[in-house]
Amino acid sequence: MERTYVMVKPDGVQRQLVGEIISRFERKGLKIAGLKLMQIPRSLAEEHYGEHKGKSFFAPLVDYITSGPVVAMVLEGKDAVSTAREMMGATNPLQAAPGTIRGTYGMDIGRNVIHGSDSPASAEREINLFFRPEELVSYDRSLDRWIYE
Ligand code: DAT
Ligand code: MG
Repeated sequence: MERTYVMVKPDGVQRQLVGEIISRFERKGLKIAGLKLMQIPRSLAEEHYGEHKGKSFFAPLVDYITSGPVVAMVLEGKDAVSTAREMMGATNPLQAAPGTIRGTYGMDIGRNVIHGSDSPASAEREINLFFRPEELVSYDRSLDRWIYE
């Protein structure tokens, strides 16, 4: 099973959407392998968003992601990376399909509520940035046979 890194951004935490968002992933069938509330240090934010360094929105993006606590999680399941991305919707909430997380809860690209890894390679990198190995838990769910055939 694949793992992905997902994070409720500071606006999602402030707007009390944490439970709602986690609930969507749980109901989908994705399994929580790691979960924590944290305040991201500036250096970690800059590393996490390293691919965007030099772009005009980099500084505001780092300011935003460090502006309050986030909820960091690792989700596990079949095609977890693309499944979580589909559930989040497009980067710009006004272009995100209705019913997706960003499409349902967002208005501005700079307040788009949630992050999700964009590839298995990014997922591995981001999971290692945000979680120590001992913070990730492998366990069985008795209902897995009702989720996967
Ligand atoms: P995503 O978060 O969908 O993977 P991304 O990796 O291209 O999107 O960008 C990371 C974040 O940076 C994104 O969630 C919001 C912000 N961002 C991206 N493009 C932007 C833009 N053109 N103007 C302002 N913020 C932007
Ligand atoms: Mg991205």
